[in-house]
Amino acid sequence: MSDFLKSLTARDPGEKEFHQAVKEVLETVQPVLDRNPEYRQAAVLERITEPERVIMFRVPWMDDQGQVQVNRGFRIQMNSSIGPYKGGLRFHPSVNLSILKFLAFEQVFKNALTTLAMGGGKGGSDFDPKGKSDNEVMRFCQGFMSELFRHIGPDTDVPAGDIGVGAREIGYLFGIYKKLRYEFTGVLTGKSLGWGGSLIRPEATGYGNVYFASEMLATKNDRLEDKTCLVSGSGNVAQFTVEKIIELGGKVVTLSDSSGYIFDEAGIDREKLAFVKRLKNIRRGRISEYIDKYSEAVFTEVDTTLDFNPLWNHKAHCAFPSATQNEINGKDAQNLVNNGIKLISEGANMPSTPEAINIFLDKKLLYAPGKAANAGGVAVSGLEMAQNSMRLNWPREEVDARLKMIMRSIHQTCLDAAAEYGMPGNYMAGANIAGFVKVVNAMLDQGLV
Ligand code: NDP
Ligand code: 2IT
Repeated sequence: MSDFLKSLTARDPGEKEFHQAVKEVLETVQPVLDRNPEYRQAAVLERITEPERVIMFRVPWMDDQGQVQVNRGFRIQMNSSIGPYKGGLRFHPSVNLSILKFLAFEQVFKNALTTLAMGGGKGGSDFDPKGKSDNEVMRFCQGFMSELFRHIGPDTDVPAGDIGVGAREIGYLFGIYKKLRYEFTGVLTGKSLGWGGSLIRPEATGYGNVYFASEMLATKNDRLEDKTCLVSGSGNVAQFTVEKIIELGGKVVTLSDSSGYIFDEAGIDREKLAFVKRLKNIRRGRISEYIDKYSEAVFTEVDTTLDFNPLWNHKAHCAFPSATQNEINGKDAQNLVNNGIKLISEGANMPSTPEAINIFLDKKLLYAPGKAANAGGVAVSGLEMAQNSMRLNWPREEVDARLKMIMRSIHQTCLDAAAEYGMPGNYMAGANIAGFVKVVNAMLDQGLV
C-alpha cells in the first residue's frame, strides 16, 4: 500500500490535495483489499486513481475595459463505471489540477453512495467571478463552454455548480451550450426552475447535510433541537444548512467568507438568514456587512498569522464546515473538542485535514465525511436528470422526500460497511468502503477499459 502511494506521489509530485484524498481512501479500504485479493490482481488502485480523461483548455475572454484576459479551463472525467460523469464546476482563483483531481476522486465515491447511476467528474477554472460584472461573467462562461461543449452531454458528462458557480453561471453556460449544439437537453444540473431545473436542488446540499446529521444524532437518541451550531461559509451550502437547522429548532451562531467570520450569540434567525441570502446572492456583498445591520454580532477578520481559525473556537454541539477544503486543521479540531463539540458533518468537500479527522475519530465523535454528508446536492442533481429525461417536474414534497430517503440510505450504508469491516460507528471508513466496493465491482464487470 505505501509503495503504491509513494509511486502515485512521485508521478505527480505537486498534487498534494489529490494525494491527501487518495491516501484517506486507500488507508480505509485496506481490509477490503485484504479480503479480496482479486482486486489487487486487477490493479484496481492504479485504475481508480487515474482519471479516464483530463481535458485542459485555454479560455480567452474580453473584460469590460476591452482588455483580453486568459484563464485555464479543466474537466476531469474520473470514472464512468456506474453512469455518465457527474460533478460540479468550480470557478475560483485557487483552482488547479490537484484540487480538481481530488474533487473528482471524492465525487466518484460520493455518487456511488447516492444509489443513483452517476459516474464521477469535476471541472472548473481559475477564473474569479468576484468583482466581475454580469457581462464579464457571461463572456467568460461563453468562452469556457465554447470548448467544453464538445466533451459533455446528457448521457456523457453532466456538470453542475460548485464554489463560484451558481444559478447565474449555470444559466450562461446552458445558453451557449444550447446554441452551439442546436439542442435543448439536460446537460447541466442546477438549472433555474423555469427551464428544466428541479425544485429543492438549490437547498439539497445543505438540507441533505442536516438530514444526515439528524440521522447520526438519532443513533444516540438525540436531535438537533436546542443544539448550538457552528457553520462556515455563507454560500449555497451554508445558507441552506442554516435554514434547515433553524427549522429543526437548532441555533446557528457563525457564518464566514474568505475575509472573516461573524459570531452572533443570539443566533441567526429566519430574518437574518434572509438578509444573508440577499447580501450574498443578489448584492454579492461580504459577510462583514452583517454587523452593519445586526450590531450585536461580532465580525473577526481573517488573521493569517494565526495557526488556527477562531470560528472553530466557540462553545457548540455541532459543526457544519461549508466553505472549502482543509478549513479545519488539527488545532481547530482540538479547539472544537475542548469546547464540547459532539458532531461534525461536512458540507464542504474535504474540509478537515487528516490530523483533524484523527482527533474526531479518536474521541469517537459523530463525524461524517463530505462524500457522505454532502451527497444530497449531487443526489438531487441526479433527480433533476431523471425529471429532464421524463420531461416532467416533481413537486417540492416529492423531491424533498426522495432526498431524505437517499440521505437515510447513505447513513445506513456507511454504518453497515463500517460494522462489516470491524470499525463500527466510523462513518469515514464506511463511506470509503461502500463507495469503493460498488465502483470497483462495476469496473471489474466491465473489463479492461
Ligand atoms: P459558494 O461559492 O456558494 O460559497 C462558497 C463559500 O465558501 C463562500 O462563502 C466563500 O467565501 C467561502 N470560501 C470559498 N473558498 C474559500 C477559501 N479558500 N477560504 C475561505 N472561505 C472560502 O459555494 P458552495 O456553497 O456551493 O460550496 C461550498 C463547499 O461545499 C465547497 O467545498 C463545495 O465543493 C462543497 N459542495 C457544494 C455542493 C453544491 O451543491 N453547491 C455540493 C457538495 C459539496 P468568498 O465569497 O469570500 O469566496
Ligand atoms: O461536490 C459536489 O457534489 C457538487 N458540487 C455537486 C455536483 C453536482 O453534480 O450536483
